Amino acid sequence: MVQIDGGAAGLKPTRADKFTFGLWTVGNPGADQFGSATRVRLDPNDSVRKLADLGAFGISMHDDDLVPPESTPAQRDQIVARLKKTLNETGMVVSMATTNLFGHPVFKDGAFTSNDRGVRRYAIAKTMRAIDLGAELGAPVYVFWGGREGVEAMASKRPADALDRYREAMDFLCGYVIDHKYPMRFAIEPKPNEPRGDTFLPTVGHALAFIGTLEHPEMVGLNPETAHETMSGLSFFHAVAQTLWHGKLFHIDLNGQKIGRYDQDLRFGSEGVKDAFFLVKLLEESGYQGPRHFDAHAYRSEDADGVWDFAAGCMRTYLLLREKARQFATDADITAALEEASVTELAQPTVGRYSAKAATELAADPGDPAALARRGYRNEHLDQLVMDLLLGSR
Ligand code: GLT
Ligand code: MN
Ligand code: MN
Repeated sequence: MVQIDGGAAGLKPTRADKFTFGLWTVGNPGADQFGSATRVRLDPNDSVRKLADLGAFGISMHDDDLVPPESTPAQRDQIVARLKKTLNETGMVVSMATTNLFGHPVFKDGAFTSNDRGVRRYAIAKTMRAIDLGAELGAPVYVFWGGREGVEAMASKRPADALDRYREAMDFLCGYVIDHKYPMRFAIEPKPNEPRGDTFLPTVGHALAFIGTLEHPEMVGLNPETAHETMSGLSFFHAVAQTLWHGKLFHIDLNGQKIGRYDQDLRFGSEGVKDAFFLVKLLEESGYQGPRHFDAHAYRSEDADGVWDFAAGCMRTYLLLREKARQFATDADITAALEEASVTELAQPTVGRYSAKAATELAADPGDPAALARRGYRNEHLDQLVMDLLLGSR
């Protein structure tokens, strides 16, 4: 048996693994739609210390997670100074910052896409303040999760107007960052629904298309989340793969989720182990340099100790799967099965660039579909090898 502390080489998280957690994740007090909190709220400084002990690299946060909204400027500065001291002492970093544009009743009709222009202006002003805070703490990535940007009543908003206002807000805030010379990029986090009935920019695909319409598309990428794509019945692995293909994986929210449920935000890898495996393999092989950020929380049944079991578990599962990904790459049977499935052949160009000559040649010799259809791809064999690997028999 491998023990959680110590144990097998490579299974103890280190700073180099770049594991990060939202302050709101380990700080989640366990309240849900049907019941109140089951744990006390944590002091962010205690969370930083505990996460540092467990081997994490840093934290992320909303403006309001750190600085309670009712704070005076002097209190704000004191809170920030205290966190900076804790970060210094622990060697932890703030790897991402974001704005809470969903909690306060003012955002009940949306933030950047509220029908009320006053609310929209307030949302942008709050975000500017929060960006200043993120910049002060050295956050290189700023996330936009449009939790309230959506509708229940379909007649209540014209989607094209809402997208215009969303874009206006993003363009304005890009301008703000450029003007202040902050070394910061933006990452949009899509989600299909919850808390709204329908959310604008519901999936990775929608958000990628939206980014192409912005004034500074190079400054804006994505922060895809396991739970959010999986809720829609989509493959998170494919969503992240395409995000990488577009050069837009600026950040990532890792957790666990069952298809068809509410946003569960479960411990990373605790559901969909095979999906989690291919995701880790993808991230590790892609050259992605950003944090492995967990946006999840402990079960409501847990006490304070359970929260740290949860945090350690996220990192441990990631490392176990990373180990499996290494094994996958060196397993001779798997390599042979990949060959039989012609996996590398897909990397070869099909016809190359168009030319009249190439088209004529292709038309003259298009191949024999009956002959081409005869082969098998041995995907059953390949997938079973993956199962054997994951279940520990290889
Ligand atoms: C909220 C949401 C998350 C987002 C956070 C950033 S807040 O917890 O469920 O998916 O990443 O705003
Ligand atoms: Mn998230
Ligand atoms: Mn979520």
